[in-house]
Amino acid sequence: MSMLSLSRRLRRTPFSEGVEAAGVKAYTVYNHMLLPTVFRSVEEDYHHLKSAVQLWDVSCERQVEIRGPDAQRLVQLLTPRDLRGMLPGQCGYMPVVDETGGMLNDPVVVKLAEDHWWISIADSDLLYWVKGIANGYRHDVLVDEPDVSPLAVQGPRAEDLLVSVFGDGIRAIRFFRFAIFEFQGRNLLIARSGYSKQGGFEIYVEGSERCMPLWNTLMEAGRAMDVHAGCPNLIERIEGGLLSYGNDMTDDNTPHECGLGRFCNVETAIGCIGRDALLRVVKEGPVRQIRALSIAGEPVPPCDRHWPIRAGKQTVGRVSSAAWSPDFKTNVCIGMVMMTHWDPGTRLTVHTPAGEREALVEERFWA
Ligand code: THG
Repeated sequence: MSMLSLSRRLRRTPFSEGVEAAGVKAYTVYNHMLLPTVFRSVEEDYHHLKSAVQLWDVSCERQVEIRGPDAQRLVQLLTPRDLRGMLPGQCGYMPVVDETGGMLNDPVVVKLAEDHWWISIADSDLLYWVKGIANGYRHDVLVDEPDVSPLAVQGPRAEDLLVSVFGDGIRAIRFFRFAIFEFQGRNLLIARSGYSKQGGFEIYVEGSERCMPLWNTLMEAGRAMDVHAGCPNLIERIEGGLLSYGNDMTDDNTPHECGLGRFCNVETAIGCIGRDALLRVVKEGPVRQIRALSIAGEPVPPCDRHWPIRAGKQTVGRVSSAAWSPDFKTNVCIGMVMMTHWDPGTRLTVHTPAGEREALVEERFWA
């Protein structure tokens, strides 16, 4: 593998200075922006995430901001999840689909006020889809990418770290809710959420100039808690069943194929784009679906292309993410499996670059 050439099109982040000082070893590109993938090693980062607390530069989770009187109407067009009961102060995982029911993104939506929403996007250019719909429907809204950079604080000691900086009010934030805190005389939005199963928070920092001061404050305050720079961890997120858009699913997949049917209310999300297609999917049921799998044997190499899943000579699916799990002592995987072979306990083979391996459909890895 050769190096990536840097340029203005590949955006740095307002935390890059801190990330570099912490010894980042590798990046990926996400929403045209740098996203760290390794600090010490993927395995060391994994053990540390599960035992201490990490600061993650997830600035690449860009916000699509929607402001104006038609904001709620527009957001509800974007998703088959019924948002009518959602109140300001809440966040929600929200599949976004096209007119065929194909996944365009799987963001977290943040409701700041009836007329003010952030859509915290995964890796696809959702801004253009949202602008196109807003203009096509002549909605009275402004749609833009604001100067907002999320910083995730993840791990079992995340709460203690944030309490030490922002006070006991942090403990009162419920899962997928947010509250406003003060930092150096200005407001910060802090939500209990994040792309790990270890618990933690996401701080949505408005204003790039505030990012490094916040980073340095948290690094200083967390010294006794063994705080370290980290990043979304491949092993931990597969164990936790957290999907990665562009890896585990694309616009070829419906939310139901992705196991995201619980975030869809196609009966009541009236008027949402893709509703007719998804009504059909719900009626007939998906014929393939995301599954957790384990692959036997030695650690497998990184999954940078689909690995065929076979039952004898028949191809019955594909693996899209895989990693050796030190805690489960097997290769943990996410794949798409045909309904004929998707029951937990089904024995299959996976064609990996390291050869044919025995695999098992799992119920899940996480508790
Ligand atoms: N946080 C924020 N923005 C994001 C992500 C994030 N944007 C990109 C990407 N991650 C979007 N994808 C996901 C995938 C899973 C979750 C959040 C965003 C997630 N899922 C939990 C789960 O499946 O257990 C909880 C879902 C729920 O119960 O509501 O957290 O991480 N800001």
